[in-house]
Amino acid sequence: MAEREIPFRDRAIETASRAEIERVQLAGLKRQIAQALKTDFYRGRLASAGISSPDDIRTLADIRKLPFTTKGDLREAYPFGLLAVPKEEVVRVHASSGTTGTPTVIYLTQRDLDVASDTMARSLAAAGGTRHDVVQNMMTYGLFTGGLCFHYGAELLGAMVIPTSSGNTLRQLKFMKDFGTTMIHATPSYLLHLHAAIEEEGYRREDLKLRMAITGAEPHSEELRQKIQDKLGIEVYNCYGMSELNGPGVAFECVFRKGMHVWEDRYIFELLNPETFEPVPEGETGELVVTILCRDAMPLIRYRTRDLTRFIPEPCPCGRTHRRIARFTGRTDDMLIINGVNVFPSQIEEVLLKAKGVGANYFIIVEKEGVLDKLTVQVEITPETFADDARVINALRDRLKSEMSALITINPIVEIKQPGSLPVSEGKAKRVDDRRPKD
Ligand code: DLL
Repeated sequence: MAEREIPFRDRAIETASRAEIERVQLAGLKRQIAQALKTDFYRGRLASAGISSPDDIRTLADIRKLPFTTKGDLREAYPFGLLAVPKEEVVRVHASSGTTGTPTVIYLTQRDLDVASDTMARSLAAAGGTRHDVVQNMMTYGLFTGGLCFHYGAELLGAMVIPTSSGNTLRQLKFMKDFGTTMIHATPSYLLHLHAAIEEEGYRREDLKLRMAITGAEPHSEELRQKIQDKLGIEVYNCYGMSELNGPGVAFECVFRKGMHVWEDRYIFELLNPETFEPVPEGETGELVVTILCRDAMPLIRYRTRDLTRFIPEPCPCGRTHRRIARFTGRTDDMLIINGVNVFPSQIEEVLLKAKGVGANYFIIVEKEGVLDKLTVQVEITPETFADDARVINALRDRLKSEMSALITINPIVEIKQPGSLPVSEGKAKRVDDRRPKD
């Protein structure tokens, strides 16, 4: 590694002194407050916190006075409560799962998109990506940010981007071979699936020019990264992001691959104790709370990501001064990530509560089938429905399945259960059994 040249997209800002980063952060925070005060959503909240002008923010420590924002708040503000610019200036909308049927949306102006793409391009450059790369993006295109937001960043880097989107593994392999793909972007579980297909289809390593993969969108361990690296014979880089924060590239590994740098000129990152909301001591685990510093259309202040991580206190040998975070160790809510798709048990419950003939009890099982995740929803039906014709029961199962897939965008297996057959929990109902191995 010592011999390797360390790549930068913008060396000045990536290696800026702490004082310079903090100067940029303070200016960015004031700017975001000015934007937030233009929205119906934040105006009242900021007033209650004693903030009626950007000048009420004097130092970075004043961020502690600001209110938090949650996924639930975004649902309340749906669709346009957080809009800080005239609607005509919005050029793109993305969305992710909400805790119920209302999705969490973000909107971006052209400038917002340019900044988000530049952050993504900076991340790719930090990992050694260049304009000579052929990048195959195997993340879903559409509302999910892993498709388009990554795509625009890779294009800005100057790479040749192939938007194959997710699935269709045989075509992925054909394109990888025929176009000499050097970098792929996929979830860790899909990378394993791809490896199995490479073997099955009899591709030889020398048929492929693949040298690296960017992976993220779901938790994975260091052991899993090693396994993928060994199997595919490539370097695998961890990438963190979320729709609400403009998608992938919020935190990214440099060529040393020892934790992800967070881009502190574009966001303020706090790690807080999720019960007291006090900052955790350096090096200890807390909930990541993020304030966006450069988004005009939709400001976001102290957004509770629910993701748990810690700062890595030691400086990185790459010379970047932007801090690093460790792999995520969990979440402070019950969100499941199934093949990279976020699913809340409350979304499943919402479908069941609306359906006729369904009883009071249900159970969600998530397990591995090969390298992919499988979701099963066991549903108790009412005694009347149970006594009905098999055709009625089958129709109910099909309807539940299609309503759930419409809401959560993945296909669950729905198992109909006899009334009283599912375990009744005492106290707080335990409705989810995540049987996936922890790595
Ligand atoms: O997953 C954005 C993304 C796309 C990130 C492609 C990386 C690569 P959401 O669908 O909104 O956005 O899901 C965000 O996924 O709060 C984490 O819980 C989880 N997550 C994302 N990246 C990682 C990662 C995209 N590298 C939620 N490790 C986040 C662990 C991750 N969890």
